[in-house]
Amino acid sequence: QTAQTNWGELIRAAATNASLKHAYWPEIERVVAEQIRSARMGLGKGAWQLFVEDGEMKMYRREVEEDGLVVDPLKATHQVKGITGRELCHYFFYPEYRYDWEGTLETMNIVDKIAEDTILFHQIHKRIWPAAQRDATFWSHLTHVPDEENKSEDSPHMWATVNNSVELPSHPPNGGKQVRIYLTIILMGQTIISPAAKGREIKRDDITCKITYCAVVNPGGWAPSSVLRAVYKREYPKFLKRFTAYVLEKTKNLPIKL
Ligand code: 6CM
Repeated sequence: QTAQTNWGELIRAAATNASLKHAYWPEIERVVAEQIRSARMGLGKGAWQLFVEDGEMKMYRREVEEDGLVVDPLKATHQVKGITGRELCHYFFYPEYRYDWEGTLETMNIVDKIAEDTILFHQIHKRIWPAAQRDATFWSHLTHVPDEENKSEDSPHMWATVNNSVELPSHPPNGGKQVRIYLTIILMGQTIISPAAKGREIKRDDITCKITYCAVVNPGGWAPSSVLRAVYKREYPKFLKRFTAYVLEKTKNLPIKL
């Protein structure tokens, strides 16, 4: 059934009017739908290699190079008890929390708040020796597919944030002293409610968030492959552990937002 799901239609239904009216919308809809489809696809027969396993967290990558640059696609899955997909994507999307959990960040600027669910960012990331410092310009879109009745693994319900690079005339690449990186990232969360909670009030113990995180980052300019792969191997698990721990901490005493 999921194969037939018209994600474009579902994403449109969730979007604010301000997002729908924006010139970026067709691209946002296309990229978000494509990211959701591939995030839900599982690992299939592709050459995914498991490179990190830590409890429920599993990270896979495919080794890919373009013009001599490492652009290894990453796919990670995780399960965290006590938070919802909505909460997960809330803390990932809204800029006021970013410095709390984003360890690779030097500065984050909001270039334009297009809508409540779409924001344009310029970020400068920490320099990693011996490569030059990197920056990125991207739109970020928060979406969801509701399904209050049937929060099971097969139902299409989910929350997602997608970040995708975009050229901004106000921030040309190499306008500063950084090398521009290009990224496409999705963080998706599905809330699974334990059947034991049926007919009573749901507690945090009854919910599990099934997380999928996929990233493709093109470093944009020279960076030694071995260093880059070592950086990713260290930074991606660090990010997902730190970020989910952060969401758990922020929400533990708050009412559950399904
Ligand atoms: O998805 C993550 N963060 C989002 C919010 O900041 C956003 C950011 C993506 C940027 C990811 C790239 C950071 C790596 C910078 C260094 C690049 C190469 C240097 C050369 C080294 C030899 O989507 C979490 C991102 C977790 C990053 C591992």
